[in-house]
Amino acid sequence: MARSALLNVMVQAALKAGKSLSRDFGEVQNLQVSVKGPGDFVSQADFKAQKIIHDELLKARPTYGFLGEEAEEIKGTDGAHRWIVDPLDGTTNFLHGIPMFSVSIALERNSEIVAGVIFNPATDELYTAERGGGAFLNDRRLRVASRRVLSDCVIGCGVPHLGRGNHGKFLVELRHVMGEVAGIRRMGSAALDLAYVAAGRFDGFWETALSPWDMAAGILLVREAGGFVSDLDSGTDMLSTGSIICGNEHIHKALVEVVKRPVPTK
Ligand code: 2AM
Ligand code: CA
Repeated sequence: MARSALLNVMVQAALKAGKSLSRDFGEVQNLQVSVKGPGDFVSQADFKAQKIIHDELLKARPTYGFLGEEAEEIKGTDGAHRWIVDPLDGTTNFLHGIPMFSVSIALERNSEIVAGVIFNPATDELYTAERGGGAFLNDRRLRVASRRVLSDCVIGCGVPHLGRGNHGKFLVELRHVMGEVAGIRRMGSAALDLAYVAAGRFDGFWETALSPWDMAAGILLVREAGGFVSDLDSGTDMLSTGSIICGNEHIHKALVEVVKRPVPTK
């Protein structure tokens, strides 16, 4: 598998940040038993990872813009390119010592995502994609699952929680989806959920109220693995609407229909 120079830069940044997160994750597991918990420590781990990624990417391409979860957006002098970065997706998992978190790095060119990397340091799984070049898990080429009926499918989702999202609306969506599928999973890292769809582990996924950095790299991974991705209105404004739904061609269509099914009247 030949990677472009740009993708290599992204991979190196993700691996380096992942190493830092891995070290800190070990400490977080120790801190679980302290009364104060690992909250501040995790914020520091997150900032540290973003700085590592920022420095690596900007060293290689100083003119590109940078949108990351942990700092104000930097507008680059090169108006065409922008990095979109989540240094730690799955923060709640990380905070609780659950090894399901990731680094997500995407490159946008003229508002189109052209490269994406998602790395789970706890499992050493590195997902990469370049537009037109396919999606990979480490060195293995990825393809979305080929199941055609929802009743065979495992579907990932995000669940709103205290202070976030529309709880009532989600419960209606869940009620409809749970009645049609073989299983529902909630992992807590949207970036990894999308990587799992690309890898054919999940047959589909939907979530709302996300930020661009949660999804940017994952969108390209799913597309390059042959999947369909849209927002919940079947447009392609995932990054601005914060909603996303995906799967193979058949499952995407079927899942949109079920998730959007109107609220029952009784
Ligand atoms: P995080 O772990 O970086 O916060 C879980 O449902 C997904 O939602 C994760 O990808 C998580 O990213 C994201 N998420 C959690 N809180 C969020 C918020 N306030 N806005 C946008 N995305 C959020
Ligand atoms: Ca995130």
